[in-house]
Amino acid sequence: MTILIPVLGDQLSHSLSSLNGVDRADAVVLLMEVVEETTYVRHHPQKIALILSAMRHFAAELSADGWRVDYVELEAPGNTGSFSGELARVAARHAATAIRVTEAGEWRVQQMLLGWEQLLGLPVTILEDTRFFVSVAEFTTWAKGKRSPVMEFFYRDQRQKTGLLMDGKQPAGGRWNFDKENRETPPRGLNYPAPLRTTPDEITRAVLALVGRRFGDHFGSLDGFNLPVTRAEALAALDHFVAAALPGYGDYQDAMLAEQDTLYHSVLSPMLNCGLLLPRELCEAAEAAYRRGDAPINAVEGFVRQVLGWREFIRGMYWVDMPAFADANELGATRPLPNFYWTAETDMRCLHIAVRDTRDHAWSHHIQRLMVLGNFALIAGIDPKAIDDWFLVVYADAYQWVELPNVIGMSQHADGGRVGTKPYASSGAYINRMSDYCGRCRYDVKQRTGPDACPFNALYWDFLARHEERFRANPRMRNMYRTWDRFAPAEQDLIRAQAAAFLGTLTPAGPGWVTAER
Ligand code: DLZ
Ligand code: SF4
Repeated sequence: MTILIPVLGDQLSHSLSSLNGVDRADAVVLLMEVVEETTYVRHHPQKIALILSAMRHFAAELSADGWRVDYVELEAPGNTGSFSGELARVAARHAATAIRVTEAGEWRVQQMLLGWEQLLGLPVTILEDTRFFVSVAEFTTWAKGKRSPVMEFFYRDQRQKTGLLMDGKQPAGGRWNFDKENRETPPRGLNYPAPLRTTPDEITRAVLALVGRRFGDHFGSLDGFNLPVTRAEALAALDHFVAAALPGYGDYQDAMLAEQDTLYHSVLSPMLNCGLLLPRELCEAAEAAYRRGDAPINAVEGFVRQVLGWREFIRGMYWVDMPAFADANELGATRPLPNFYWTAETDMRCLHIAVRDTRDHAWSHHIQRLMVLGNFALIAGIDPKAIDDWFLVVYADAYQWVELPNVIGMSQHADGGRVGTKPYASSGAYINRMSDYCGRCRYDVKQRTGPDACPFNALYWDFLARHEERFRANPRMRNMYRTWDRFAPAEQDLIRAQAAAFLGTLTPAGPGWVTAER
């Protein structure tokens, strides 16, 4: 009897359900570097390097731990280039009698898993991914019949269910949500904790050379790759975050500074989403800091809400609404993605900086993603599929299950408001309030029209005017329409003409950025 256990590139956790309760003498663990996964979209080179290096390190750890491991390198002779192809080859090599696998994170890959029994003629056991707090089945039951499932209620249920940040039946600190305290603009001269630096070992250096050679023409820089690639390095990064950054994480969570891209953010999502860290241990580490008095409740609650609330909610919505979710376009947006999303060449300083940071680190923080990059695409009417592809390509933490609902749902409102009850549209005023970007921008954030007017302003009003029928009755948008109504008709016409003229200047992205064929 030989049970073959394929472990996918975002399943790099020793506690993975497929590895639990198996007699090691009967098992072969399989890790596969396959070109289909490296190029189904042309991922940022740092994302590929993280996954391949973490896979190689994980395989070595499993071997040291007594597992029999079969590891297929990308350039191994005969590599068929796909999960299914490699599974078939390796199953034959080991005369496997059964397959055991943890469910895939992505719908696309789960469809492959579901076809394996027929493909191989072997029994395939697909296990629940127990690293998440909430199973797909549990979430589906919770969401059933709700037109707009509300994250906040889901999150409170989860706090109660898990006991995280609870004092008996009461939320720690006396409130469920401290979000209002998390919108400070940082004072000048604040000292931000530098992220922990890691030194690439021999395995990572080999991966970096491979990725540079094979994928160096993808969007993004490989220089300065500095992501943890082992469990030990990821845990050190977690400790560093809790000690150095978590105490300030709450207050300045939504702030953006031109020369300070990480601020007090954890930058743990790339390691969390490939399995080097577990969501439960992140929440427990943050709560322990609060209980010790080392971090304030607004920081810890905000962090736990992201991991226990938002992340789980998003994953649930993905499985409930796929595959139709991927094609949603309720606002009928069709404009192609502007080229500057790939080149950073734009006079809009906020967008230049957000693309620059993304290109250099395969990471930018949530307000850059939501209120600069996403907001612009929303108000400019960019095709949601195009901006969705962009987000999937460029971030080291992006897997479709987490990226798509955040982009199609939360950011682009293309799901008609299932994920978020109002569109995250804003003018330049919000960006100006939360950042130091506007002062040195070529545009004037205070102007709505004219050659120097900040493009976000006219686009924002034009977006509201374009979708008036849909949004005017939304209670969360009443004030915005009240302001719009106060503009004289001639001013409204000028604003809309300004938006149209600006949109006419955008250069669409050339082919080849997302997939080689395009
Ligand atoms: C993202 C990615 C990349 C770039 N390469 C691989 C790979 O070579 N082998 C692998 O097992 N996984 C890779 N991944 C992550 C997978 O795309 C991810 O595990 C699935 O999409 C989740 O369903
Ligand atoms: Fe961005 Fe407008 Fe501010 Fe320039 S002025 S940085 S375009 S918000």
